[in-house]
Amino acid sequence: MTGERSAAETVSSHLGDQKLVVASNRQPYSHEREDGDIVVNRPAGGLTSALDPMMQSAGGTWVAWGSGDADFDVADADGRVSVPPESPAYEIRRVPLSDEQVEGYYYGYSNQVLWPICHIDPEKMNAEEGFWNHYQQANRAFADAIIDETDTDSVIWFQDYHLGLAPRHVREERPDTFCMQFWHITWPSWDVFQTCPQYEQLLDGLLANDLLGFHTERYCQNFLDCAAMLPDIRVDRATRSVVYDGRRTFVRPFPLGIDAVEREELAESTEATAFWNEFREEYAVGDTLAIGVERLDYTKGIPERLSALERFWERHPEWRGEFTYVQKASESRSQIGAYRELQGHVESEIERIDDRFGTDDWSPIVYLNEHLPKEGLAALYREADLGIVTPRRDGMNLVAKEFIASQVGEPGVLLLSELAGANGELGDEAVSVHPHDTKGFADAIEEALSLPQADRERRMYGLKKQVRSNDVYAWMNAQFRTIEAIRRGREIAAESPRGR
Ligand code: GDG
Repeated sequence: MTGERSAAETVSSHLGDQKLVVASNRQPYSHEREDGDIVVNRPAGGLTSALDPMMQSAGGTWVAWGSGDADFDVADADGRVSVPPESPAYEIRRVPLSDEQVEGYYYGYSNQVLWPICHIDPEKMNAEEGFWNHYQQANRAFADAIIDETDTDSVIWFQDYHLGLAPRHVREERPDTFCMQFWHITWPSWDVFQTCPQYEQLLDGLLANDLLGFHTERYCQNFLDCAAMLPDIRVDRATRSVVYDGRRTFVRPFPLGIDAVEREELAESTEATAFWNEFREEYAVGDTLAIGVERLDYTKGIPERLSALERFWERHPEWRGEFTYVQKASESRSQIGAYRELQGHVESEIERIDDRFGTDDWSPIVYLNEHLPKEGLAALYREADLGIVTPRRDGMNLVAKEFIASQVGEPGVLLLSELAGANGELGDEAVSVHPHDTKGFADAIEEALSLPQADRERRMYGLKKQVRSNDVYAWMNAQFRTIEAIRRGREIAAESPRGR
C-alpha cells in the first residue's frame, strides 16, 4: 500500500460514518470547451492534488467555485458532478459566480485586502467598498451550497482566506456540524490586522469554526492576540482556544508538507532527464546552477533576490561564466496593478543584469515564464546546486520542500528566508538569509556555493528527513486526529456532572 493511499484511508477511519465536505475557492477538476469538445482539466495546484486522493477514499462533497466554461453543462441543476470522471468516488458541488463577483471577491477583497494585510504589507491594501460586498455575497453563496450538502453530523473543512465568513453562515444553520478551517497564509500581529476595516466581521466568521489551523505556532499566537481584542471573548492561552458566542474554537499549528515520495519519483523519472537534456541544449547555462520557482507575487522577494545576485557577480567575477540562476516565474493575478508592475520590473531587471554580465556562451539568469510539467520542475530542482527561496513573507512555502525532496543526486544547498514559515522546520540545515540584506544575501550565496561536500550531505540528510516525515499526509492526519480529540473532550465534559 502506498503512503498516499494508507494516509487517505486513515482520514476515512477518523471520519467513521460522518460525511466530509471540503470547501475551497479552486476545484480539483474543471470542465472546459476545447475545439467544440468538453475536456476535463485537473488544475495542477499542490493542495487540490493532495486532497483529491483523500476525497476519493473518504467520499463526500467538495464545494468550490465553478470556474470552467463548461462546468455547468456537465453538472446537475444544483451544480453537482461526480469525479474523477473515469471512476466516480465523490462529488463536486460547483458554486456559480459571475465575472463581476469573481473580480470583487477574488481579485478584489481576497487578493487586494486580505493578501497584503496578512503578508504585513498594508500599504498595498485597496479597500474598495464593492470588494467587501462581493466577498460577503460569495461567502454567502459558498455557505448556501455547503448547507445544502451537509448533514447534522458532517465534518466541514474550509480552506484558506477566501472563505473567512462562510463558517459563521454555516454554523447558524447547522449548529451540530464540526467546522474546521486551514488558513494557508501568514496571520499578522494585531497592529497589522487592525488595519483591515472589516477585522471584526472576519474574526467573527472564523470563530464559528471548532478548529482553526495555521502553519506555525507564531501565526496561532498572532491570531489569539487578535481575537483577544474582540468584546465578550475569552482567550484561554493554556489550551490555545477562544470562547466566543457560546462556543470554543481551538487554534493549532499544522505545518503543511508535500508528497515527498511523489517528488522523489518525479526527480528520478526518465521524463525529468529528457527535460534536463533539452534544457541544457537550449540555454547557455554554467556548470553551477541555482533555481527559484514562484508565482510573480510581491511577497516572494524576486527583485530583492536579483539585487543580491547582481552584487554577487559584481564582487565575485570568478563565478561569471560558471554560475547561472534560473528563475521559473508564473504570471499571477495580472488583473491587479501591483502584480503587473512587478512583472514588468522583474523582466526588465533580468534583461539588464543579463546585458551587464552575460557573454555569447553564458547567461547569468535564465528566465522561464511558461508553466512547466512537474517532471520539468523536478529536473531543475534535481540539477540545482542551490535552491533559492527568499520571500519577503510566506505562510509556509512548498517550493523549499519540493527542492529538498527532488535532490536525488549530488546534494545541493537550500538558501531560505528567515521570513518564510518553512524556516521554522528547515532553518537549522538551510543557509538562512534576510531578503532585505543585500550584502548578507550575496555573501550567503558565496558561502553556500563553497560549502564542503560533507557539510552539504549532512544538511541535506537532515532536511530530507524532516520533509519526508512531515509530509502532506501527516498534515491531514494531524488535523483529523485533533478533531477526534476535541470531540472526545467534549463528550467527557458533557458526561461529567459539572459538564461545561
Ligand atoms: C500559498 C501560500 C503556502 C510553480 N510553478 C510551477 C508549479 N508551481 C507550483 C510549485 C508549488 C506551488 O506552485 C507554489 O506553492 P507555494 O507554497 O510556494 O506558494 P503559494 O502559491 O503562494 O501558496 C504559501 C501554500 O499556500 C500552501 O499552504 O506554502 O505560503 O502563500 O507547489 O511547485 N508547478 C508546476 N509547474 C510550474 O511551472 N507543475
